[in-house]
Amino acid sequence: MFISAVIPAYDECENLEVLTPQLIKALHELDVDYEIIYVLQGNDGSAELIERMKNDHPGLGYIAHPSPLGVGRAFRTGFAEVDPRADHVLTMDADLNHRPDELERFVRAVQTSDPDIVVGSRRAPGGVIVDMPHFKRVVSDLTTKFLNITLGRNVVTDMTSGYRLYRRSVLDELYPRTRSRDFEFYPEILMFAIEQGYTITEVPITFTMRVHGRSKLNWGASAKGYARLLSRRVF
Ligand SMILES: Nc1nc2c(ncn2[C@@H]2O[C@H](COP(=O)(O)OP(=O)(O)OP(=O)(O)O)[C@@H](O)[C@H]2O)c(=O)[nH]1
Ligand SMILES: [Mg+2]
Repeated sequence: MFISAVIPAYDECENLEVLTPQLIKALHELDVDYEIIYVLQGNDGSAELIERMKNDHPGLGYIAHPSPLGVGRAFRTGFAEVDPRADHVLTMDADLNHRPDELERFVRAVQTSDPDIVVGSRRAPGGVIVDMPHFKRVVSDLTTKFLNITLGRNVVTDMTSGYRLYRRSVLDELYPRTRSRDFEFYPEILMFAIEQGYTITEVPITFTMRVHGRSKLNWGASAKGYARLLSRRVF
């Protein structure tokens, strides 16, 4: 297995310093080939940090952009750079919302049933959410419920989760069709996958709130993004 991790990171230097060794350790323990592509934004020294770390970890790399891309565009930029040898693409937040030591569950799911996409779910049996404010939890819950109703299916319990492992060939087919600028990218690509009949398996994850850095989630922009996504489905 060759996993390419594509991780958008906007001013996440303090988090990258912790996440990078943890993720590399998890990938080593799983005995997979890998690369890590950070899609960097901001000027907080993240690029310099990764430059330094690259000396010890040749699988590490980054793309730096001066102007903000939004998560959707950051992902498309990173996906376009995935190593031709990669057969799976991992996505996760850079802020330690997602635990690298739980990557094992994703890889085991591939080894067991070989789905096209493995989604890390906060709401699947065994999933845990630590310290999320009530408001955010309700909005995230309602978003998944609403999208499932709109789709008329109920296959994914966490449509907005960013912790995922995609079969590379499926991702390459789906992501060029996405148009989302921001966080609505997460449900958009799953909607395409569901429509196309690709197989999706969920594994439970432990979601922990960020300790360092600030949230990039803009409620107004996100609401508009979701509205755009849903209007495209309805009309
Ligand atoms: N390159 C890039 N990365 C981004 C951008 N916006 C968000 N990100 C990253 O995308 C991931 C998800 O964004 P977060 O701000 O953590 O959103 P969230 O998880 O809903 O909010 P938190 O409660 O703060 O964790 C993080 O790794 C961010 O650094 C962007 O415009 N460009
Ligand atoms: Mg986050």
